Amino acid sequence: MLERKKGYDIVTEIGGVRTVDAAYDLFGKRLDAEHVRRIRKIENPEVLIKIANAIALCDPKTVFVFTGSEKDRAFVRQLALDQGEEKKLPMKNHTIHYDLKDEQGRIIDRTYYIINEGDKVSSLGQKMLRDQAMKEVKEKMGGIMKGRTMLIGFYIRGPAGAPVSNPALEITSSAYVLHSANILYRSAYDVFDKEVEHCGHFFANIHSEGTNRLEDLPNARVFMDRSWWTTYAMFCTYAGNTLLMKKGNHRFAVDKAVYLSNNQNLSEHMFITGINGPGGRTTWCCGAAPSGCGKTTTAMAGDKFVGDDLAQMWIAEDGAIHAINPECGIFGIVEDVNREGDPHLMDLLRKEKCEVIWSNVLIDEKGVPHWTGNGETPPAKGRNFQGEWHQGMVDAKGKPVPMSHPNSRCTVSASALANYSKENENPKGVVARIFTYSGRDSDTMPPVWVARNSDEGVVIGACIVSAATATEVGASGVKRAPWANAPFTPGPLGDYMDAQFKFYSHPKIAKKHQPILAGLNYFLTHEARGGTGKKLLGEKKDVKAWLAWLERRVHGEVGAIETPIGFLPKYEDLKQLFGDLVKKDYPKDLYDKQFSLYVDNIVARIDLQLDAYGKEQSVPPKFFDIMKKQRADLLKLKEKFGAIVAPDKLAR
Ligand code: OXD
Ligand code: MN
Repeated sequence: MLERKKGYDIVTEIGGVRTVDAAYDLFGKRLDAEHVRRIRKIENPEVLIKIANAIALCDPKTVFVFTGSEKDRAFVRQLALDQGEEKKLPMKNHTIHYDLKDEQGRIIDRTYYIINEGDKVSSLGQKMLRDQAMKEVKEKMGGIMKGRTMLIGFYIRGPAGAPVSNPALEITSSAYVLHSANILYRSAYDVFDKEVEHCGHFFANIHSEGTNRLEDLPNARVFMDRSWWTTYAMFCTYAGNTLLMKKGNHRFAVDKAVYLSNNQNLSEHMFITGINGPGGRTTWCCGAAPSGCGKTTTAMAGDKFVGDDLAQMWIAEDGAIHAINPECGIFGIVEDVNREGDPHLMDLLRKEKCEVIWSNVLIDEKGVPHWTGNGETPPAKGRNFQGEWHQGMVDAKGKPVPMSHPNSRCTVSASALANYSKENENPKGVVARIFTYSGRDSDTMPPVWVARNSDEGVVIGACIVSAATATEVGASGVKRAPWANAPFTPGPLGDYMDAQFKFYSHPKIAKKHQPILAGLNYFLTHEARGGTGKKLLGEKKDVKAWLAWLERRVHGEVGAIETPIGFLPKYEDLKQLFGDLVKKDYPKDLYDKQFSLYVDNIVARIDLQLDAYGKEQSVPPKFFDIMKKQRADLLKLKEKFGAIVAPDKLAR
């Protein structure tokens, strides 16, 4: 259940502006004539009232209404430099931004859903009652922009006119945040009213970095009001905490899909990419992976890039699943981005091609950015996320300080990529036929396997496990990462799972558009398969072969080996695809290592999931039935063939 507009809207309650007249009155007092003129082009009363209240709450010195014009874009870029949030680098249109050394990821311990009494939220999220949240917003954000400029941007998350696009406001005192928004989202000042009318709502985001000192970080908060689709962020700068049009609004889009779409929408933490197949066809694939697990790389391995982070899907009248990317840029992790695995992205980073905002990487004495895993010679010294850096540097505890933070990023426009597809601008989206789920799993699942039906596919997504990554401050160990979307799923996971079961088995999906759902895992190590060392069994570029096999599979052009966990590829098909597409040999013993079922590991993984979901509310019984059946069938296999079952044993 999700009740919209329940309780009071916190910013309105604090700001006290409740009518359009009162909003105009405030604009007249707080904005100069030019910006009054700009704001008057917006007519939607709710939008005007929200903006007026944000001004009343934050009390900025000046207000800048961003129209999306080239002149305004230049103003924002210059302001980011003038405010010291970014610095120019020698390469044209490249800048560097640093977040505080202790705010290099999402501050999950200071992130809350604002709820009403009795509302249920995901067991993986934190909640705060409305009254308490109002107190904190008032205390921490009251007058936070004194002496500063408030920037107000109007955007649309997705191509204008798409049935699942959402208009969103970004209100911030950080020019870096608005500069990032201008690269990552479509500016929509001219069509904002129309889009709000068409959707019947808008998302709003209010942020200020405040004084932005290390000592303020304990006061940092990220609040998301599920009822009023408004976010508040304060005393932080990292885009994952501040540019809440991204993951803050993604959470609202998840709520909208799960509770308000009649099981006909999903909002996923997925890339969208097109894979070219025989005869000139393109098959579209959406894939989920937890932050920092190779999602951007997989997206880039496709031939036609639409997006690397978010996908919003709907079942259209033609009986197909259509998908759009709410974004038009990449806020990508740069660690391990290199020529071999990511040539297109490397072109943008190393050539004068487009605007790039670097964050938290090392800048050498010549102003050149460097990052771990780029495949280049590292410099002896430079400046990075924690200050001066030199080779061999250790922190106070004697731990090596890496050259760049593992969550260092680049912000670039997707349209600059050589494999960019203009389909990203199509309000009809792309027809998605392949859905993948992956995590950082060093010892259990094979590189690729396909669910036998959509219900088993939903279970693959539910069971992602992954080593923690640097995207969350303080996270460590191996974690469950359901659908790679759990950090962004506001409601109980059982509700989300139910929505997934109903979506993928929806009677509206036509037979000819049936998708396949699959697992992917690039992280199997030698030591997990009888060898030694943590080195990976595969290479980054192998992704092309796994994706191509899925592409052939959805068109019924390759056979498969049926196992209790789903279908596995046949050796001959992979060998062919490796030769044709990856241009390398694919030895049979590597195939055996990668695709043998390590029954005890898989059973342990199932037990972990049965145990964890057993503690969740409202998990559909179907989930437990599928898992228990897989478990029993795996144990039967073990009895017959032993604990390691080579795929050939199961081939018919
Ligand atoms: C991201 C994340 O930045 O998921 O995309 O953390
Ligand atoms: Mn992400």
